[in-house]
Amino acid sequence: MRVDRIVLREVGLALKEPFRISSGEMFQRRIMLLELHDASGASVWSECVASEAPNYSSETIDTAWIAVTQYVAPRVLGKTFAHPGEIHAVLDRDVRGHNMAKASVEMGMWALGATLAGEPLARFIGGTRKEIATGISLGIQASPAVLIEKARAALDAGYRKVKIKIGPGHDVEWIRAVREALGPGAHLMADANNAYTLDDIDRLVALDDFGLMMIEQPLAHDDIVRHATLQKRLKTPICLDESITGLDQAQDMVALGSGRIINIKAGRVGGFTPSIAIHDFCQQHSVPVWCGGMLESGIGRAYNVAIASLPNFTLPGDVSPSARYWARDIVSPEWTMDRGMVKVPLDRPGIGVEIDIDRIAAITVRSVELKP
Ligand code: OSB
Ligand code: MG
Repeated sequence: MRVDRIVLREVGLALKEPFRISSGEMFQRRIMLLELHDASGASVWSECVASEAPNYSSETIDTAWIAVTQYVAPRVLGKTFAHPGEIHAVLDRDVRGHNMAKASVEMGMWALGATLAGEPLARFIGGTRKEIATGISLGIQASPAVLIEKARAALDAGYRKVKIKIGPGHDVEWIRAVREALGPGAHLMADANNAYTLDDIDRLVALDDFGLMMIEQPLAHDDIVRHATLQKRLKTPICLDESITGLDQAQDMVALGSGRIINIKAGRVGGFTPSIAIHDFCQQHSVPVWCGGMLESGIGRAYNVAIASLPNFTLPGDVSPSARYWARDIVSPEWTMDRGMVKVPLDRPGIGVEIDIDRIAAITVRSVELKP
């Protein structure tokens, strides 16, 4: 494979409803899309998952735009690679951080590899599932009553897991209210997005009463040591999200006992090669993983569905169907869910969905063409 042209585009997509987490609120997504053109004539689309603000990780769509343009794309453009598994090391050498920027190109190279091999992306990377169990991620709501209503609607719609965003002022009482309303069998979890410190340990221990599947990333984004202190006090498994930026952090989590579950987001760890390495490591250590989401368009969603088809993705992922986020997605068919399952597209090579180029053209706010 030899990519001789990459087109970057920024598109604006309005979210159907605002998405509020403990560290900020999103009303729309500014999304960076990439189109990688191979010398053979084949081309693929990929998505950078960086948000508009640096409240989840230090990256933003604007830093990623610069990183891809100046550092990432030049390492790939015009170069011949035998396999996409080679790309991550090439992008990682002497370039610190910028994982989402690196991943946007690295994952595109995996899709290109699959396309050239004539295989669906999921199978090309070793995925074995035909469908992905799906959970919903509910942002912080106006009141416990609204939260209960949304959680109940999600379970009625078939979702296999309901993740509830929490933070100080929106935690114990809110989770208790949902648990009481929905009963002991409802598959519930909480995600704090770094809202707490060890000073809040009693409040976090209080969540043990509600039978949560896990508590995601209660403490600081880069703190693996204090999560170990917390996990020793909690019965509920801790799931790390923000803290796992690569295989090393997954190993640290297991070595220190900082958590028992990992949410894998390929963008956060720098692409599919590190995602697969984390997946394999976790499988060897009996640590279940699931696929996180970043409110992706249908393009990024295709990559999430593909990675979630690997065998150790045993818990429902944040891979909601298109209609959860958008009035209209930019792919066809749109992603749909049936009885809480999203089908892995196995009927065609590559990412498995068509790109709606006219719609993308209509919502593009800037673009640039990169060449060797
Ligand atoms: O912490 O998992 C998170 C969205 C933006 C930033 C961080 C997170 C999320 C989600 C969204 O929870 C999940 C989804 O894409 O449905
Ligand atoms: Mg999270």
